[in-house]
Amino acid sequence: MQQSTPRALNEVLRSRGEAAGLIGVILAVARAGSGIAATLRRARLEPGAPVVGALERRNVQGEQQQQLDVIADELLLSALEACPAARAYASEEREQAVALRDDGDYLLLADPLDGSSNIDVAAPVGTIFSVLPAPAPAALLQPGRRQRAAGYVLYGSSLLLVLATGAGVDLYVYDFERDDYLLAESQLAVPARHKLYSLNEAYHNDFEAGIARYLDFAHGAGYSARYVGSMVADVHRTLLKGGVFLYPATRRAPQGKLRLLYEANPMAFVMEQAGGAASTGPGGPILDVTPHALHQRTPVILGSTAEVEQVLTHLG
Ligand code: P6P
Repeated sequence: MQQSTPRALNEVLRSRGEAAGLIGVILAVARAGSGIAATLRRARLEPGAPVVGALERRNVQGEQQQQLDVIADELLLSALEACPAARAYASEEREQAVALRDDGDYLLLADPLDGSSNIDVAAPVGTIFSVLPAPAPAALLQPGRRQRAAGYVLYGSSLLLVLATGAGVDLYVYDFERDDYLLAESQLAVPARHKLYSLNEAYHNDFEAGIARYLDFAHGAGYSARYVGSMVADVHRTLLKGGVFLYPATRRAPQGKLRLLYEANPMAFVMEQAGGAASTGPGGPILDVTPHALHQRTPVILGSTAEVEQVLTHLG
């Protein structure tokens, strides 16, 4: 894993006046990200130790764990163990949070390798992260509006870090030669509208009537559809091109599939910081939900404000 500090990323964050502790946590995530990318690049190449494929065990979600899920989780944890400001670490892959130090100012929550079931087919995957203030030892159950930073690392055709710290959204590209993240774009703004929706239509018969009504509208209004099945890839496209990404409630999953604290909240924070919207649907903005459990799920409707509104008008 990258041992050196990503100097260019550090300099941008310092120039923005970010708190030293917060910078430390973000740099730890960035270091883990380049370590995860290196592991992904080596997948299938390690003689006798293939790192693709599923383990014989399931995570706290009951989902089959991929070997790389566990490796990514361990890389994140070890990066944070070296970070003085990290008080605790919570992950999709762990039932309980890991306490790191009593005097840390921040909590890091993550989906270490989102979309990992796509690795076998070389589709984009990502690390989603959320940074909360640590007013108390395990104050993980805070509304997403309290986040101090959030974003994702996208392992795709290039290695990207998308980061929001409360003053807009920045896009960094990882330079493999320099072992650093270079600022490529600042103040990303999600387009106000774009006739594109992104959801898994295989569940059409399972969606509530309002979603079916929205899809009938979209089909008749000339919308196009894109769905990678990897949240980081689908949200990143929505952030850059506009449109709406949905993972609604279904009869089988009445709270939806995506987890509030380390998938929906960070993505909602980024989307709102980029001028977009992020709603649970009937429950209102994602960032206003007060969590009751670490791994609770929520319906997700996020993207261009006008496109999110279009969905909500059909749910009413
Ligand atoms: P489905 C990947 O497993 C994931 O957690 C997200 O990355 C993605 O948006 C969603 O699940 C895809 O779920 O039910 O469409 O396969």
